[in-house]
Amino acid sequence: MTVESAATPAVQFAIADGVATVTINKPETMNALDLAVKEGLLASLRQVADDAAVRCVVLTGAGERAFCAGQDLKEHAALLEKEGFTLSSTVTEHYNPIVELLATMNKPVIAALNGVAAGAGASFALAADLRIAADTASINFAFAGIGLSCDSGASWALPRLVGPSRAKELLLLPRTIRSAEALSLGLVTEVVPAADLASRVAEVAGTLAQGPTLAYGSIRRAVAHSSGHDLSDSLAHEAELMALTGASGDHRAAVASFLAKERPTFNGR
Ligand code: T3D
Repeated sequence: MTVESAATPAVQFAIADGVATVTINKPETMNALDLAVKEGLLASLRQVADDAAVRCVVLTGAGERAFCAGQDLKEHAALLEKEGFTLSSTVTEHYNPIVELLATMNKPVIAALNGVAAGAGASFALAADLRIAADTASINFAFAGIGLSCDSGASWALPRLVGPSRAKELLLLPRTIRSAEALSLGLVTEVVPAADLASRVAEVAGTLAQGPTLAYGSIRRAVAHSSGHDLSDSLAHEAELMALTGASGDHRAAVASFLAKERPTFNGR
């Protein structure tokens, strides 16, 4: 079944066979994040996170040029002229909840990098579990280029992916990292020819949407938890999540399937 988006035209989503594809739909501005995009993205992600029928989320951008160029700097320039304007409001109102949803919803998230991901757009991609990139895509941690620190979890995710030393290099000296280098740095998980991006993402998303969603959500939580805790705390947290998933119907059915030498069918619960 396919459900078309009720979201704003700036952000669209479609749900089919357990996969929600959320598309930033402003190719004419490199899918930059203006207010309509940020609000549409937040609303769409809240909706797909809460929808039990959605078992995998794909975030992508419309067109071939950009996944997302970060904050819309034309809108931003106009706001900077306004008296009393502070950056912190959109960071806390939009960027932070968007990233928290991407990183913590109880289902896997794929970033399908169809083009350049810059600034907060790059951070959004890092919040996903898998980053599948077109060979024409690239990443640019552009923040310092416009005199900003970094946001949307770049300081959290980037050192964890590439180590603190390389993370600081990429943030202090922003440049466009093409997909082949991004793969070798561990910034993306897979690179495919641009013409194959949609089909490869559909294949991986389809596999995840048929999988043990409760276990996937728990794996996300376990990995995030362990990066901020010591071994004993991480073992205790793992034990809680093993108890949760061990009591699931998916676990029982999959063990029975294994012993019967059959392929398991997962309901996600
Ligand atoms: O309060 C707050 O909002 C704080 C939050 C900040 C979060 C952030 O995301 S800060 C970072 C903002 N993003 C950037 O600084 C990225 C700026 N863009 C670039 O560095 C480059 O454009 C790219 C690396 C993304 C792509 O380079 P390239 O060579 O492929 O394209 P280009 O020629 O630079 O840009 C093409 C067009 O897109 C150009 O417009 P034009 O000349 O054709 O009319 C350019 O101005 C426009 N564009 C690119 N990025 C943005 C943008 N327009 C508005 N906002 C953008 N972010």
